[in-house]
Parts: sequence; C-alpha cells; structure tokens
Amino acid sequence: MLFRRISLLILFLFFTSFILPLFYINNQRRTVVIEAGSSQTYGANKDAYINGNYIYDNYGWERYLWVAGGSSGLGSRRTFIQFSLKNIPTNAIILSAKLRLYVLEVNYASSKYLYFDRITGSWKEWEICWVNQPAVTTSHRVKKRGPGSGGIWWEVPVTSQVIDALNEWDGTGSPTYGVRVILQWESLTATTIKFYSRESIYGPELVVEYIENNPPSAPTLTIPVANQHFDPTSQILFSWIFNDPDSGDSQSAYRFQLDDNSDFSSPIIDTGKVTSSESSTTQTLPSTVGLYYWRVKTWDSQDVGSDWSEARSIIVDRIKIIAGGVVNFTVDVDVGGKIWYYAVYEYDNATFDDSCGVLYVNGFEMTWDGQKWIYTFPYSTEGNQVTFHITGVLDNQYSLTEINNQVGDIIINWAKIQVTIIKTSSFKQNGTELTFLSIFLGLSFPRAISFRLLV
Ligand SMILES: [Ca+2]
Ligand SMILES: [Ca+2]
Ligand SMILES: [Ca+2]
Repeated sequence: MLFRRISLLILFLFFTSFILPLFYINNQRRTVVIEAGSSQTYGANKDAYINGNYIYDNYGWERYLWVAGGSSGLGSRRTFIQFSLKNIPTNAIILSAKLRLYVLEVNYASSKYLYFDRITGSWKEWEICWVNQPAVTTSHRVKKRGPGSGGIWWEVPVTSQVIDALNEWDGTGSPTYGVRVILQWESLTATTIKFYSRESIYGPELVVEYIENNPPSAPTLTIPVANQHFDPTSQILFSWIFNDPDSGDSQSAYRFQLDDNSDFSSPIIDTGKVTSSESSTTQTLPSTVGLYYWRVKTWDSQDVGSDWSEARSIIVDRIKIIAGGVVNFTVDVDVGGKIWYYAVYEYDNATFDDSCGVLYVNGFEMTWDGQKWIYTFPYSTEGNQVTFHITGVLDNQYSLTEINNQVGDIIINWAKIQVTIIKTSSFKQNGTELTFLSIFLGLSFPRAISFRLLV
C-alpha cells in the first residue's frame, strides 16, 4: 500500500514537473507572435547505441544509450539519436536548439570531451550496428566536456546543426535532425556515460526555440505617382510602404532599381541591398529624356526578403523650343514688334500652351495666341540691337524647368535714317558769310553710310 502511494506521488511529481511544462510549451507555440520566442520539445523518434566489440549487434531496443571508450571494458560505444522536425513550421526562424539527455551514471567523464556530429546518412533503429553506421558531418561539430555526475538532465547546444538540418531538408517527407555522440579519444579512454534511451521515461529531448516569421509582402510604392515627368538629372525622393503579415515586424533593408527596360534587365540605378529602416531613397534621374521604370524590394527584421514591388513608370522630360521668329528683323525705331515661339514637351511632343504654363523671353512673360507664344516688344530708344532668347518656363503641369532651345538667339536691329550736320568751316564772300557743312546721312544700324553736302 505504501509502495502504491509512493508510486502515485512519483507519478504526480512526474506530471507536474515534466508533462505540464510540455503542454505549456505547446500552448506557447500555437499562439506564437513575431519577436516572441516559443519552443517545442521533441522526443527522439529513434535512438540506439553501437558497440565496437560486437560490430554486428544492434541495441536499438535497449533502455539505455552508451558512450564509452575502448579501454573501458565495455568496448567503444557510440550513440545515435534522431528527432523529427515536422512540427517546426516552415516559416520558423530557429533561435536555439538544445539536446537534453538524462544521465544515469558516468565514469571518468567530466575531464573528457565528447563530440556531437550531425548524422547525414540513413539508418534504422533496430538494424544499426558498428558495420552499417551512418555517415556524419563534422560541420558545426559541438565539443563538450562530459557530465560530472549521473541523475541529471544534461544539455548540449546544437542550434547550428538543427538549422543546417532544416536548410538541407530536400522537401520530401518530414525534416529530421540526427546526432551522433562519441568520445574525442574514443579508443584510448576508459570513460563511460550511460543515458536513458527513448525506451525509458526520460528519453532524449530536443528543445527548439523559434519564432514564426513570414516574408514581407511586396512593398507598396507611394511617390512619385506613375508617369510623372521630371527634369533630367533631378534629385527625386522615391518612397514606399513596408508590408509584412507579421504585425510589428519592420524593415531592415531595401533595394531600389531604375531602368529604361521594363524587365529591369540592365538597370541604370541599382542600390543593391541597403541596410536601412528608411522607406524612401533620393536618387538622381538620368540625363536623357525618356520613359523609365523603378521598383523596390524589402527585407524584414529577420532578413527575409520580399518580392519586388510593381514596376512604376517615371518620365524624364523637358521643354523643347522647336520654332520661333519675328516679322521683320529690321524695324523702325519708334515702332515695336512681335516675336514668337513654339514649344512642346520633348518626351511626347505635346504642345506646351497656356494650359500648361508660361514661357518667358528675356525675363518677360509671353502670351499664347491660340497657336504660338507671342511677345510684343516696345520700340527701342536707341537705334540698336537686342538679342532675344527664352529665359525661363513656368510649367504648371509637371513643374519642369529645363529648356532645350532648338531656336537659339533671335536678334532684332532697330534702325533710323541718321542725319548729322557738322559745321566745318565758314568765310565771308562779298559780305556774305558762307558756311561749309558736312552732313552724314545713313542707316544708324547696323552700318552707317555717310555722304557729304555743301550748302
Ligand atoms: Ca531505441
Ligand atoms: Ca516578417
Ligand atoms: Ca537598361
């Protein structure tokens, strides 16, 4: 009766200390949120040890696992354990993984090193023996001193090996993680360590802590809006919105591309992966008028990348003055005249008229007469030459400022008949004073023509 009570007490302690934490961990896993750790314990799907003295014997059914040196009297013994990782979600990011072994008894172990290597070959629990033991990789080998005593759970960090196992999973069946445990100086030492196998109550465990993370969705482009026109070589702020199904996740990096090819086969701008939480970048547009495309991709806090955003078009453009002139290039001094221009948007040859903005000639605003831009200039107070050229544009449609002037300067000459009388000499003849005058007559501009009169 007393024995039964003690058994019940042990069972109670077992459930409260072991089973309940497992349920707790399972609950955590189901309610996992980004940045909150969760973990799950996996029992060994299979375990066995092998014996160098009995190379054809299998011990997969035993309640114990052994690691032993060749001079221990037991023969060299190696332990193989495998865990199924099928319950780790495919979007999990492994934070930590540790192997837990319940140590039953040890001899000369705490000063000796053990090697933990990931199993890469296949094996069967009830067939494995010394001669058919599976291959392992020493990549991310864990080296750890043996436990100091028995009667304890002993933990070994195997995070990198579990990550490797998940990364190398070929996608068929379920991912697994297998580990081989051996002594560093296997044949020389008398060390022995005895663990419980999965056939006992305290079988090997693998505790995996992870967070679930989904890749970010493609970012949403904000500005500039599609098909906006900008001056060549202007500095433009491109911005986007980071999207991620994991609430609270944030951007850790972005990449921006701009290309004149819609398939981005030969980008003109490619920032590469830029580590930044900024959701915008300022870039210099190409100097050539034309149609371009830009796109962005992002990475989340766990360095998982999104798809590319949509490709959005952007236009490099400028105002092109394609024609201009004046009625007469030589006009009377007191008369004004009209100068005219015709302008288009260079990208699509659309007419730049008064619905788009204003053209300026020599700093003066021109007016649109329905067909062309007109400037009525006043007469010149000096018979002289004035050079007209387009000095600016106010583009209300796209805010372009750069002008491609194909007309160049227009030169106006003001002219008048110039009469200049210069008294040169005088003398008296028969009581009458006679005077010689020099009179210059000519076009004041561009070149004076003169002649002389005597009166
Ligand atoms: Ca077993
Ligand atoms: Ca995420
Ligand atoms: Ca290109």
